Amino acid sequence: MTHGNEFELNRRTVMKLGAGAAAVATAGVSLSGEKAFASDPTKSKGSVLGARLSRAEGPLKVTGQARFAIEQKLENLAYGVTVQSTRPAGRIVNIDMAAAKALPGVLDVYTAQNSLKLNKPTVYSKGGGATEEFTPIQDDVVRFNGMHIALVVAETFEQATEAAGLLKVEYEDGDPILDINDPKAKAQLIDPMGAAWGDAATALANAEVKVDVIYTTSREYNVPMEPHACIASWENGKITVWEPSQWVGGARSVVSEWLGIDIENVRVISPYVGGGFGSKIGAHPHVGLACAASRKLARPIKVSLTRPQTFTGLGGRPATRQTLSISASKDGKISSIVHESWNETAIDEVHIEACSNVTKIMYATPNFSSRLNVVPVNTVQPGWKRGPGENPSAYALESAIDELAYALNIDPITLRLANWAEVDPSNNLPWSTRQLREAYAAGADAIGWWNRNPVPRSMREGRELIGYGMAAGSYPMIRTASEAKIVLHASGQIEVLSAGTDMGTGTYTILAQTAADALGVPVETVAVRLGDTILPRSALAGGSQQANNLTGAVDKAAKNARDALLAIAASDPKSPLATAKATDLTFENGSVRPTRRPNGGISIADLLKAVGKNKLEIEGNTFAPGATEEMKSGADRSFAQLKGAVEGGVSAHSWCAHFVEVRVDEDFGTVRVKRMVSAFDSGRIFNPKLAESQWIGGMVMGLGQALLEEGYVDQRDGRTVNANFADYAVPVNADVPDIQVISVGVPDMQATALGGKGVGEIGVVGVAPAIGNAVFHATGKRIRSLPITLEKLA
Ligand code: MCN
Ligand code: MOS
Repeated sequence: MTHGNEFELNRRTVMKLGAGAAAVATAGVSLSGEKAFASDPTKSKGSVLGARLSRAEGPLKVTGQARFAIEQKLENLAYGVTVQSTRPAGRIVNIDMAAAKALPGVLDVYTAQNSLKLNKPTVYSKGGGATEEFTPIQDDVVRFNGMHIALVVAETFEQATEAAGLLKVEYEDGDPILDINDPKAKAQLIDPMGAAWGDAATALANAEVKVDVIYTTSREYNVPMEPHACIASWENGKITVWEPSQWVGGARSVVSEWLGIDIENVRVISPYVGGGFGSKIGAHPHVGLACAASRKLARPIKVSLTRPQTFTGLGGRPATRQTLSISASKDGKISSIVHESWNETAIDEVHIEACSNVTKIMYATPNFSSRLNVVPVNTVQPGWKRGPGENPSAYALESAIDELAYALNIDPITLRLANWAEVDPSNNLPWSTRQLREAYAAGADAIGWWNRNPVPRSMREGRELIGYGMAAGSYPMIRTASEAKIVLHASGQIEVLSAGTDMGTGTYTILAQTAADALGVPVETVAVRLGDTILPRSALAGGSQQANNLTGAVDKAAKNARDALLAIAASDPKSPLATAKATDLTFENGSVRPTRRPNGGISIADLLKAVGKNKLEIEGNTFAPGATEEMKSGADRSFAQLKGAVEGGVSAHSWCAHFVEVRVDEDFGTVRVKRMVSAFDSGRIFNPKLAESQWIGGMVMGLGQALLEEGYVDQRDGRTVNANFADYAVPVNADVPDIQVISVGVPDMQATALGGKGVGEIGVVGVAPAIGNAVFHATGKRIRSLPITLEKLA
């Protein structure tokens, strides 16, 4: 291609693409998070919520005082070790347990032969809280290599591990379907999930210019630092489970179903989670084994999956294949998008990777069609990994848009702006907010986009080819009404209580900020308790919704607390302000005072002491008035009350634009990411330090997906070959470049109670295509399968 000048021209056309684009192109946007808060309509002060505070629980973690699930010290604890199948399909004929049982310390060995009963739990798609239906050791069927086929319980972990190695398993081999590329694999169309408008097939056939491409992504794993492990303790008909969980309410309902006991008799505790990235939304089958064994032996049991076992004890992101066709006129107007996707799923369960989620909303197109398929194979049921659906969707779409930009000789940002969707094209609803043009402008400015020579393979430094690439993405604003409680103590301490979890995201910190802000007290006086089903019910920390769900509920509780304090001050005879009417009192800066006497206030603590109360407990929730008890418990243990992006007549999403610079060593084919700059619209930001950390974390995960992460399946026996951190490579510090993140969001009061949008997942969406596009720019080679390894570039 020989078209440096066209790109220069295109750069100028960006300025002409309508008022919004022009404003962006000249604004040199560098909105910091702080500036966005200053204009927040909900805040009188806004100094606490929105502040750049460090994580409240950070010191506990770095000094080892924070106790994670399996660090609980329980008396009489026994250890369970699972044994996993070494064949991919077929039947277990016999498991010889004699040698294992004879070892000292072994308490029992459980297999399908002597069955530890577990009922099938209800999966979320059928109204329950489970992410998989599979219950281990209930039958002799081998579904995949790495499936739990036995649990050995002993006095010590070492005894259980040794005994586990002594089981002799006799298999009758079946005929496995190993992976998505297996010729025996049969796709199943998931019909109702498709979208269509216009006549995409005809538009495609008549296209002036089109791209018609196939993209694939590999199996990926969530690999949080804390492996999946739990302690279950059965006592007098009740069970307590310490389980690292993104959703204690869901885990609780699943445990009650597994054991067939009343949900009231189940408590799940999860104050700290060492990362989950989607893999700890559901309690996985090993938790069921721990619970059932604890009931059987009447002892607390710890079951920790080893790192290798986490690769098959639960599933990560499935491998995907996507075909994408985009047609456009020569001047760059998209006329049709046709998208079809296939993802692996378990042989007898359905996991859908919703690969059209970004495709169907990103660009204005008169004709569209998308279809989703699953491909059952002998694998553990795949699961959610950060940005499920949106992540592979953006990979295909944003790579194809780059290909179209080159086919048309139009700059990729120009092309995106030329096809700007004024409304959500999938339903014609207005966006709640969409600061995506601002994101393009800010990111392009920060990386020096317009200084690149757009010609592929045109930029180099010594042996290194230099490439610049960009891509955009979206993540829906999912919402579920939630509850919270605030306890005001006469000591001056304030507690915020919620069953929600903090897996490193910052929930502890932002809820303290929310309460402190609404009550006008120093944030240090607020303590937050999380992650326990005895606390006020919360929907999952998944789908990037928890921050907004819970800040909304805590803010409501704080406002209720203010009203309650005003009422007490005016009505309790022992209150020093009892002579006043509640309407003549004001709550400000943590005190109640007569509205006309700025200095005559009494603090919350002094008021409680004066009226003889030790503490005052106040609840708040974001349910619509009249919500039934059933709705509230549905919200906490199922997806029954979960609302997606479309709500209240608007379509609400977070948006991002990523810009990367890569260096490709021409001799070795190695790709290094040199710089990443991303601009995000996540609405109002509750804590910029934490949100930035979330975005950066997502970007690093995207880098891993683009260049490193790939689960290998042994074609002889379906084994996950690289089920460890040595062979399943994730980015280490040396891989991680200079990263800059920019917030371009504005408070979105149509999206959520306090104007925020999701932060946790948007960081990863669109990173891989930005890197792939940069690799193309550097080398002129379009690699359409992830990860982009040197063999593919060679
Ligand atoms: N935040 C903010 N302003 C907003 C929204 C969020 O400042 N408007 C910040 C807060 O610090 C908040 C955090 O971002 O705690 C994440 O908020 P949110 O986007 O609501 O996400 P959730 O609380 O629901 O957390 C789940 C989300 C998901 S779905 C995955 S996957 C993911 C992620 O969070 N997994 C993570 N980030 C993770 N971060 C860590 N350290 N570990 C994981 O496993
Ligand atoms: Mo996130 S994958 O929704 O836990």
